[in-house]
Amino acid sequence: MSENIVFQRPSVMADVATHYCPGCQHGVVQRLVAEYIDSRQLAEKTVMVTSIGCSVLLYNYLLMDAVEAPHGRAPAVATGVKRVAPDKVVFAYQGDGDLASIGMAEIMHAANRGERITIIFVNNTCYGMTGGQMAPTTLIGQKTTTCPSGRCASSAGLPLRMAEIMAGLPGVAYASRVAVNTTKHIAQAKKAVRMAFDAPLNDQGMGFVEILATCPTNWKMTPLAANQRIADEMIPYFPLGTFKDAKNAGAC
Ligand SMILES: Cc1ncc(C[n+]2csc(CCOP(=O)(O)OP(=O)(O)O)c2C)c(N)n1
Ligand code: SF4
Repeated sequence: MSENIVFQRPSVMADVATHYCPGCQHGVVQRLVAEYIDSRQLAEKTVMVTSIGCSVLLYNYLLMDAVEAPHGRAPAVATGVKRVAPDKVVFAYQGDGDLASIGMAEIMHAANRGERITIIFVNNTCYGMTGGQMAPTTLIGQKTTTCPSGRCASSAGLPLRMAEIMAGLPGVAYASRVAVNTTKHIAQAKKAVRMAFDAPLNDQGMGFVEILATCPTNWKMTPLAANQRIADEMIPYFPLGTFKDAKNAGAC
């Protein structure tokens, strides 16, 4: 009897259990990155920059060279790595508290400079690791430990739509938003991850992909309900789509 393998662990993914909570989608996103690296056989050429947050232990899960950056500084560290080793494929993996709050300056300037790096941005509408504080992406009305009555626009402003902001910066060659709440969306996310890596590899500019993901623990939801929240609450405010694609629009 012959075997037909339809799914297997990417070779750059360590054969270990992750520390993520049940239903957390950091693992799904990291698998998509691993599949891309495998498909292009880039493991030896890649340096990943891990950020502060639940994904901080990424270097335990993906078997590649890594640099750990202080909170928010991943795009600056990635810039340094890419500039001293331009032949390397360099990506930063950041949460929304890390990227859109503490590291807002770093991402803006790295994008504006058009650094040839890839940013994998996981938006779970809160600071996950430290107990679910309000992030710049927290939705209006969403309760967090720092806005227990729900985020209020008059005092906290509206949630930031990072993919659209990034698309407006000239150094960004590719910017999109995807989700990982359905198999169809995961397939789209896989393609977006590839595009976000291809843009700097093709020397077009920065590649940026925002991925809508769950944090069942801090949302105080079951994994299934958290998955449904992406469809019901997140996608209506954070529309999925490609906001910039230099390959289709001409040189960046
Ligand atoms: C310089 C610095 N400031 C603050 C912290 C505390 N801290 C650690 S993780 C974290 C939240 C990260 O949230 P997010 O980026 O949304 O990632 P998630 O945990 O949701 O994946 C914070 C504030 C820190 N470790 N270092
Ligand atoms: S706290 Fe949230 S983001 Fe962190 S591992 Fe748990 S579910 Fe994932």
